[in-house]
Amino acid sequence: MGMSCNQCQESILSTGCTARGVCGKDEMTAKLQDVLVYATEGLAVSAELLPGQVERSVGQLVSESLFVTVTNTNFDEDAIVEQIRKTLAMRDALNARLPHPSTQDVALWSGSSREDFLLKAITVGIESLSENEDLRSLKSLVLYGLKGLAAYTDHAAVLGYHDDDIYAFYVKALVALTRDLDADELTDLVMETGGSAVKAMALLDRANTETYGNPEITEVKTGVGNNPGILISGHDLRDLADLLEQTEGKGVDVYTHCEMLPAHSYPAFKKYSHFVGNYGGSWWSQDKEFDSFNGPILMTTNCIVPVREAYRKRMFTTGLAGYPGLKHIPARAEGASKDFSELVELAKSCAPPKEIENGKIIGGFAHNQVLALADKVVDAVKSGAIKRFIVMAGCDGRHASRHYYTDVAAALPKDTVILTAGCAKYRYNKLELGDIGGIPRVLDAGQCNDSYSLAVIALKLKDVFGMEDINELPISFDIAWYEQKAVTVLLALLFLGVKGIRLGPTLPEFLTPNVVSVLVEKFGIKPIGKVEADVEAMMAGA
Ligand code: SF4
Ligand code: SF3
Repeated sequence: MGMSCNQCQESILSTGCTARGVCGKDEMTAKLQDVLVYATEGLAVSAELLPGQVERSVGQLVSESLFVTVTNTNFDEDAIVEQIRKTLAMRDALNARLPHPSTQDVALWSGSSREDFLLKAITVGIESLSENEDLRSLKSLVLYGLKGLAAYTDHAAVLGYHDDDIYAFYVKALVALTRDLDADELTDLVMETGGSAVKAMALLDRANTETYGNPEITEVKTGVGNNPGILISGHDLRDLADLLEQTEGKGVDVYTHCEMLPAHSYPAFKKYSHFVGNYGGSWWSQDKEFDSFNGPILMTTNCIVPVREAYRKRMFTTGLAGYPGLKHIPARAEGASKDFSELVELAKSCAPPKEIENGKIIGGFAHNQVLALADKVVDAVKSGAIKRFIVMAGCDGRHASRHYYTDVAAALPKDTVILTAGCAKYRYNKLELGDIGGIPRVLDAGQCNDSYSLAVIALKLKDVFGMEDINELPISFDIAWYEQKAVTVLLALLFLGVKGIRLGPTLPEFLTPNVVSVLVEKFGIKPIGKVEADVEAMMAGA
């Protein structure tokens, strides 16, 4: 069989991960994820042949299946096999309704029987996308963009929000990945993925803000109280809503970890007095922080790192997250809440969290809040008090090279404002960077999907200043990537016409030199360099 995975920034250089992932994913899990992607392509082939609009149930299942394969989301073989079964069952149900069920495509990509499917499926993987390495690279860019997109449409679906055009695009793009397309056709597909990424982030923004209110400026404590606590991580706000409701009045506090931090800024969650603060930093520090937290931990999505014995018995997954040996909290029944009573009971028997810091983080600068301050921001730009905005959104990761982002934040002149979203913020959100006339120098819009807010803010500033092009603004992009949601955010920015993005800490391993050349030529993408040189170049608009 053999494993071959190159989808994240920590992929082993030049070969990808071939024996065991740096993330901890083993060969069998990697292979099953490839089979799931293959099965999802087969489902798309059948869905495309069915006359009429792509059915919502198909779009939702495609979202779930692709999300399961996002880095650090699900390491549980049984859960992935179950997802493959569901996908094949839906494919078979669609095939049974096809006007011409013997269509060659269906036979080729779905297999005429489960045995045929399995025989074919164990040979698939990224290598099978194309024999030509440049075409394979472009197809990988589309596939990884779709995976990130899937995470966002799944979060929106959990809150009852759907966009049937995005679901139709999944089918179109997955079918395209099974075909022989030329470089121009694939480049168009890359851009279309970026267009769908903008739509998906807008959809999720609407889902979150219509359900939980518009984020407001909020100070979040990083210290701890005297009650036992439950720590919630990942990106799923509905899980947090259920947990807060079920812990109210129980003598158990709730803390956020990593990408759940921005939840403190939503009015619907701010009302809970037992929602006390944020514990620790970004995902990769969990192996230490989950230990000292002392209480139950709930992973609602990525990023999970290999689980240590010290906290294994206190750690739970839910939704599409999974890890072998951890208790999984089942899906909610229609109209009901998830049942987190086991975590609440366990928390009562645990010691309170051990304090590891005692400060505060300011957040809540999503588009609505920033636009409410627009006059102040515009005046500061006009008066020269703010010289430049630096967008430093994206992902964090374990490598020491990411200290670059801390150093850039510290080295930027005092008349610059950093716009951030995603877990990349943990590289500088606890630095004392001050403010400009009351506007904090780090404006945190929220989770990685809230990069949408940063785009809305930039487009609004462009209009206010009467500019034709977003690139005329005094704004630079210094983006950090790790997993596939950051690929999606990057494609969204390219679709919106943003040029000259710095991308780090390394360019994606799955991009060939020829594809990189196209990105450089068309969009001015560049790798990060030395801190001082990059700061100087950004301040000069380069
Ligand atoms: Fe390697 Fe990243 Fe794939 Fe994990 S997700 S196996 S670290 S490339
Ligand atoms: Fe972070 Fe995993 Fe990407 Fe949502 S939590 S941004 S890496």
